[in-house]
Amino acid sequence: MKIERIDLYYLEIPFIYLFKTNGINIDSHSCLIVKIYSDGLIGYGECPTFNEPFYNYETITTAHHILTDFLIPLLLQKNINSPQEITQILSPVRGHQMAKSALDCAVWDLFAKKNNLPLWKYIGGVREKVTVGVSVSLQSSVVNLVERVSSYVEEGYQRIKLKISPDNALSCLTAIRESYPDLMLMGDANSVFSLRDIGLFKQLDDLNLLMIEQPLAYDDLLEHSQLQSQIKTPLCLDESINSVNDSLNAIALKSCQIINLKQSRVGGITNTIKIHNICEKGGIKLWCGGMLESGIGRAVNLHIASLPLFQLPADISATNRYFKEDIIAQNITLNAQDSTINIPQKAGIGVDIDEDKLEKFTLWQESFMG
Ligand code: OSB
Ligand code: MG
Repeated sequence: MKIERIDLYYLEIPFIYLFKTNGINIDSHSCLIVKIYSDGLIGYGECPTFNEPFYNYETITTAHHILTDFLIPLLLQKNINSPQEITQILSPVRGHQMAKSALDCAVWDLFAKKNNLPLWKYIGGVREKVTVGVSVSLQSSVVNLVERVSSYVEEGYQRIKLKISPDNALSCLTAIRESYPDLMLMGDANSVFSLRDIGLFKQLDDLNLLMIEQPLAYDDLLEHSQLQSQIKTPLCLDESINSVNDSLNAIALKSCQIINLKQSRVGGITNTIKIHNICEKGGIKLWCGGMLESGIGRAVNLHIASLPLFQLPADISATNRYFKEDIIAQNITLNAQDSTINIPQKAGIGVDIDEDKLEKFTLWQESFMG
């Protein structure tokens, strides 16, 4: 199919409440949405990067620059025979995986629509609903945290992820473990620990955590491997895995037992499938992470999480955990009895865009015809 036209939107969608993690404070979801037109169909993709380079180096401004000056010109008016060609076509640009992922996902959406299959079936997924959990924003006190976690558990979420730092990890995780002895509980450090915290990690080993996510530096694999060899709790990598090669290196170095796979962070769906298959061979567990995406990005994440190895609960929550109003017509809802979310069953990403909401949250829009 020929890539006839690409529309790019910059959106800001207000969150229900401020999302705080170590170093990141955001009160609205900023993102770029792409629409790709081909053969009478439209494919959608989302670049969920933040306004500031505090999670990875990309920002809305860098993604806009890379998309408009390099990536979109590489793709426009090209004839594409399979969605796997996109990573190759975009490969002259190094890095900038989130910018690339928006185009990659939109082309996968187009091909799934053309084949009249929901994306999960088109990529070889094996389940129609995904087990999910909540990533809880940092709270101002342990009392507030226990209250917030209780409300999520009451809603039906069976896995809770706390944002942790050397200051709060023991008190927060212990408080939740005491209230919920059997809850699937984990901590995400966003790189604020160091190997000097080894004594603390050994104390955390007693809390029966599902995993600790990204404790050490965002660009480190070696020290994660040294840490993993000294503690029982499985380590999970997030920020350190940005490519197929990163995952090969992490497996070779034994830097983690688990990978939090965000399709946007690794450049889209083709690389996600490659990493999935590498992890299957390497004995690494997988789950689907999130970037607080709009309904478009979260729909893609749901489809991805249908792949066989995505067996641990995903960071994909219901619409009402993030937004009062979203840009898709369908609300994403939690099945409270088993902490799952149904994967959309219509062709492609399987959700309809609410054009009024898209317009409402759009700050600017551009079209490219080649
Ligand atoms: O580290 O996984 C993270 C959100 C923004 C940036 C980084 C992270 C997160 C989350 C939220 O933990 C996951 C979600 O609900 O989308
Ligand atoms: Mg993380």
